[in-house]
Amino acid sequence: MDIKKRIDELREQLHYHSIKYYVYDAPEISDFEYDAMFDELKKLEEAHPEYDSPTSPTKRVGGAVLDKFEKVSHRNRMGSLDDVFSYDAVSAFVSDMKAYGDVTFSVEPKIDGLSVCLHYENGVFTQGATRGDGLVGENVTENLKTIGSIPLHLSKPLPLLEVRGEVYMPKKSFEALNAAREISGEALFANPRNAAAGSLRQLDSKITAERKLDIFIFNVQEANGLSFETHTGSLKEMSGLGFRVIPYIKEAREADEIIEHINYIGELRGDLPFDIDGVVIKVNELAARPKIGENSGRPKWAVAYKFPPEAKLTKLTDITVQVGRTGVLTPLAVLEPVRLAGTTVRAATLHNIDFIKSKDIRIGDTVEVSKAGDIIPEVRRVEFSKRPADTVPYEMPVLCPSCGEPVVRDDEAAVRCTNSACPAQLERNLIHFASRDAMNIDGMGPALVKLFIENRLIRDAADIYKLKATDIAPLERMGEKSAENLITAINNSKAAGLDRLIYALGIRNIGQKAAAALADTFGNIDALFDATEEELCAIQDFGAVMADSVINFFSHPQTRKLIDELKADGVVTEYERKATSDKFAGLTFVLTGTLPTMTREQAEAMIVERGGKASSSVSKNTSYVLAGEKAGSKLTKAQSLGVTIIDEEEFLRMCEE
Ligand code: 0OX
Repeated sequence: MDIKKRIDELREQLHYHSIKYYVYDAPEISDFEYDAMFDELKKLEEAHPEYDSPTSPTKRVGGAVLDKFEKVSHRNRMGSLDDVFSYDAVSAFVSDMKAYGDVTFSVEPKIDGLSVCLHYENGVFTQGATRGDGLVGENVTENLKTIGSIPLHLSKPLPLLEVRGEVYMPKKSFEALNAAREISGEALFANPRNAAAGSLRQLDSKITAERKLDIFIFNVQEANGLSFETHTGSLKEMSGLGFRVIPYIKEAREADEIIEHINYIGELRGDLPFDIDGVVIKVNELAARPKIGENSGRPKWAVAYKFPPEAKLTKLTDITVQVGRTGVLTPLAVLEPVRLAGTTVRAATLHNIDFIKSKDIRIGDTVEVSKAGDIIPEVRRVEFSKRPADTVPYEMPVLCPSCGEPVVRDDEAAVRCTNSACPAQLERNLIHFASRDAMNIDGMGPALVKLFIENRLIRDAADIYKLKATDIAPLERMGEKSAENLITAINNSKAAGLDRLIYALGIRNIGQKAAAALADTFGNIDALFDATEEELCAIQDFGAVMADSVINFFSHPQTRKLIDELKADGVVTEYERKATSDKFAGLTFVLTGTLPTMTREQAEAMIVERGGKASSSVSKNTSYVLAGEKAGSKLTKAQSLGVTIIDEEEFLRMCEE
């Protein structure tokens, strides 16, 4: 079959099915069938770059990494909304608008995400940008392309279309993302909005692609080749073109109908799979809008009714303490169940002992709970008038509730269990160690880790590599075949690589990207034991907190012991670099002395990446000696053999040439 024809056919099919799946939530084929078509297209495109297309569905997986986002001036100003906080203010808005004639209204949820505009030329998605200050935003086109519900081309080739929408992270994706970040010791996002913003502003669009963002379109900014009379009508057209438009939109004429719909949306709120923070009321007749006008970028024909943060009184029946993977003890309030913003709340974070003391929260108190950012339940205050006579101030436990070892108080408010063998920490650490993004031990999920710990087969990560099929096979739900498969997976993971190993160690504040940067900079695990704050802070995107975490982690004698055991077990602790060019092919470099700005590992990495070899001794086969300050005998030997001696400046020039 004609290749071009097949490529076009696959693109068309994938486009059709992704709209069915992402926009209308009504898939017609299985994920498996979709993936098979996607794979076929990817392979054909790789073999035939001459048929490349910017709107191919394969462009959704992310691509090149940017240095920074380009600024873009918006063709149509992206106005912002005035907020109102009461039904009276909604009624006042309705009467103000009626002064402009017989207008009606649209009422729709206000999605809590970040606003973007999408620009289409001749039906093709050409640019997407963040709102910025409403006049100038940032070009995030590549990242937006990873959102499955943004059509890369429209069902009609309109000459020009610009729409506006809200990018958000579904609540479920947010929870999964934070759970994974917690396991890897990365900072958590406070709410789905921050997570969405952080994900859309990634310079590497592959990361955005992993973050499962979505969008609702809520305004047509400009449409050349279409005309509509009302806002609701314009959104219907947009839906027909393949956009996912704002749901639960209603037309209304009077204030009481509007308020009724606000109440309806308010009731739905907790059960919606995305966050909303209010309801937007807009004049529905598009012709009336220019007459009503705007106030420096704030249209006067729309307002946002903001929901009050819901708060309720309930009884705090107990305070329990959780031990996190990093050993921090977090107090949790156990509450008499109460309905808040659509969910039943049974527990609320008390953060740390300082929080408890500052509010004088005691077991037995009646407390007011609300949802901070409307996600995490929080105790706002104590209703002192309802305090029983027998309450006592709360004190944190002095022994870890998980392992019984004494806890220490950091200089921050955190109380921490420092016993690295504490089961609460051990289990989470080992689940993380084996996980897909870390050592990727296929089949070794949370249940097996728990089982092995319970059966005292593993007490640290190195024990994983000492497991034998005969130890595992007799365990519940195992058996010989699965035991052998697991041992194979464990053996395979030894070659996972230094970057994965560093990530797997679960160093606080060190996520995948930072682990890869450490592997790249230091080249082997032993060099990390000697890493200085200065060297660490010199790594791009590293700050003092991350540097301290690394230094602290590698200063523990247990870390030395663990690494030595992992090495003895055959786990790869050297970074295996792959040459990305052949500029230094056939050349051998010897490094001596201290270089002015680079570490030895960095220089070696640059040599290997260019296909050269870094050797430790000078011989007549040495091509160059790269000498820094206090270069010793190697330099003298190089001089006597007539080997070319270069300094860092010259070396960098050779690298860049
Ligand atoms: C939202 C949302 C935001 C846009 C143009 C003037 C009124 N976050 O869901 N803004 C608007 O409308 C603005 N509608 C929305 N639904």
